[in-house]
Amino acid sequence: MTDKFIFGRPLDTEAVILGGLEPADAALLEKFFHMSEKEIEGGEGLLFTCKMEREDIVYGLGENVRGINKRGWIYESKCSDDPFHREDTRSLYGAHNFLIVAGGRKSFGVFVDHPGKIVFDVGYTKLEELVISIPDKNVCLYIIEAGSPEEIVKEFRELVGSSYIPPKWAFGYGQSRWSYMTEDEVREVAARHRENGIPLDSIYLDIDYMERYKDFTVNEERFPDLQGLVEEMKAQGIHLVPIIDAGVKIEEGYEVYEEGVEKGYFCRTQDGRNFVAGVWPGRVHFPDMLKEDARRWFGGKYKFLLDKGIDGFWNDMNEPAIFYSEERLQEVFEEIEEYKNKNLDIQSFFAFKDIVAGLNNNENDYTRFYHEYHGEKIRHDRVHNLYGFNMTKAAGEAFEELCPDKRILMYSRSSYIGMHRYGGIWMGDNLSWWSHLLLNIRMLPSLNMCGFLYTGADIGGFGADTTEDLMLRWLEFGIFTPLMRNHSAMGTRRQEIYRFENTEAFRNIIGLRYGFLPYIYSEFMKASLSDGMYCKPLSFVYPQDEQAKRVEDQLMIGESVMIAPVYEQNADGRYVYLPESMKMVRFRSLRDREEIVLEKGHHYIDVALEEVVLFIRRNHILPVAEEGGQCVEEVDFKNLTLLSFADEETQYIYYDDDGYGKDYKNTGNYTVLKVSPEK
Ligand code: MIG
Repeated sequence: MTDKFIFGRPLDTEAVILGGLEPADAALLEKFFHMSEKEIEGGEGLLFTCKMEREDIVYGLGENVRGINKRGWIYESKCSDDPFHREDTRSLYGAHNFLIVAGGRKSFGVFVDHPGKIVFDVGYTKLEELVISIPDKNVCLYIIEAGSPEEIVKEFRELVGSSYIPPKWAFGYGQSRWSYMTEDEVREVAARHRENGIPLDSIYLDIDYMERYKDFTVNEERFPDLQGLVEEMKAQGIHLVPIIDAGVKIEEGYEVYEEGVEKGYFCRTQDGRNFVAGVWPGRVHFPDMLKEDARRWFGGKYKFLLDKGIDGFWNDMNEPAIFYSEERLQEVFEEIEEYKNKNLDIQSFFAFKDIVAGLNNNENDYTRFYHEYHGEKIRHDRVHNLYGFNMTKAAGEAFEELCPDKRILMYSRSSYIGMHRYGGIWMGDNLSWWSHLLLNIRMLPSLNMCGFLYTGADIGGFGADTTEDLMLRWLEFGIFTPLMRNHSAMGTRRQEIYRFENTEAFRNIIGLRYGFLPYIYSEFMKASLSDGMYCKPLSFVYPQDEQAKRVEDQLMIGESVMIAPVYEQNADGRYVYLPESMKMVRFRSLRDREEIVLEKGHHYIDVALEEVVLFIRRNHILPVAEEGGQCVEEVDFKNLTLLSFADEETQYIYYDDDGYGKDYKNTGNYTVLKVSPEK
């Protein structure tokens, strides 16, 4: 059961699409939260306080640092570009305001549908108190009571609509790097994968394909024939996926800029000038993605690339990230001037240093521009978390119009719940740190709860230099994430896998992904079509098992498989908890594998650097392709080997389709696979 509580006059974020919900009596809320009005950040605000029991677990909050259980930290919903995030970071790229308090006494879900800043203090100030504070009095809150956490998730997802489905090829391996400068460099990436027999389905084009970082342009010198390149790559089974940035470069003669100015499609300052910010191209304007006609216009621009045969995109910098605002930059020059004749001592030195260091993503800049949302003029900070959502919606709606029968790959950096209907997300800029591999593992189920099923992190790490062993371990986990992309930043150690020595191990591990694809795709589609989760915490599947509830580094992937990734350097294995007897399968490659049945309980499992280990649940089936292939097109989704752990007649409902169209509901997409008992 879902109850809706309305305070003041909240903005419609368009996150919730289920109609017909009447507001509940505010008194009902008392069962879950004590509400109070309070001054927050110098303005009127609302505070929702809830006492937690010692054994309660708090799930959710999507893209955030720390554990699957979010207790013990304070998180802020405020989409932020933070490429150096650490354990004490409070906000990342997305704002996902859904959480579940699962506990002894009661379990319930809460979705705070509010597009501005929200603080979730989950036992940070007081160990056993959950406090949600919102510096605004116009808020919409949903409380969901539905039994188990899994049922709460399902009911929540029915509220916000079904998750985006990418084309099948987007489940293949993708190679990306910021700094593929020319057509030849792209050709080389493709060739080196093919030469080495490493499967590959996509190569990403980062900002360097554009002309001076201008959206919807191609650098003619370095990419003289993009359309030709797209065709050439497609003939090898490889899709090119260009990036699109939020800011539109200010440049005379640049069509997108001129049109936007002429039609009034950009965000404006208080006094009506087009707001100027500095990002990649230097000075830019931000399209007002929240304004319907501007959004339609921006979406329509993707046609430029669709017409060249492109069928996938990634939307970047749409928090929106701001290096500096024109106004702030001027202020900084003046402030620095004052330090010229000062003796820089301990106080003034750091103050001086922070002036420039604090230029980018400065909170104050988000109060300097306005949107026109549903006909109302609204200051950006009040709707900050909707920008990335609406940029991706712009694209999603355009694709619906331009190619209604075809799936287009789309994922975004910034997001808000509701955007999951239009695209996936990648987990933003991470680092080549072992702790970020672990973070990737823990974020996956949290994002799934919030509807973001098509997701994954930059495998190997974006910033900092990776190592061969980190690459191997990260891929061994990455083969289970729906989005599987190796991406790295310009200037860091190159991490295309043919750069490392152990090509065979890499080939085998990525080969496993292609072998597992029938299962991964089937489970992803079933989850998406039923508002379920592709990846779950163990506790969702074994709710009675007290030990399973506390497991933070193992995951359920689909209905049949549990994984326990190795995420520590120099480890030769790890402890694994089995909530029931399972069959462990150790793979060195698709064909080279061994199986052993293990009892419920704790085990130390050896996992060599070149191995993938997974666990099949009792009376479950893992269908794998007999042939992997070099790209998704080559994978045989029909002739399957059924790996299983069956002591009775066992079934698996297998979903498959053509991977391009949208005839998801066709009953012909489902087949029942059967296995007889092993003894
Ligand atoms: O500020 O386009 O998250 O994936 O490679 C950097 C360059 C801008 C940030 C993205 C990253 C991408 C990079 N972009």
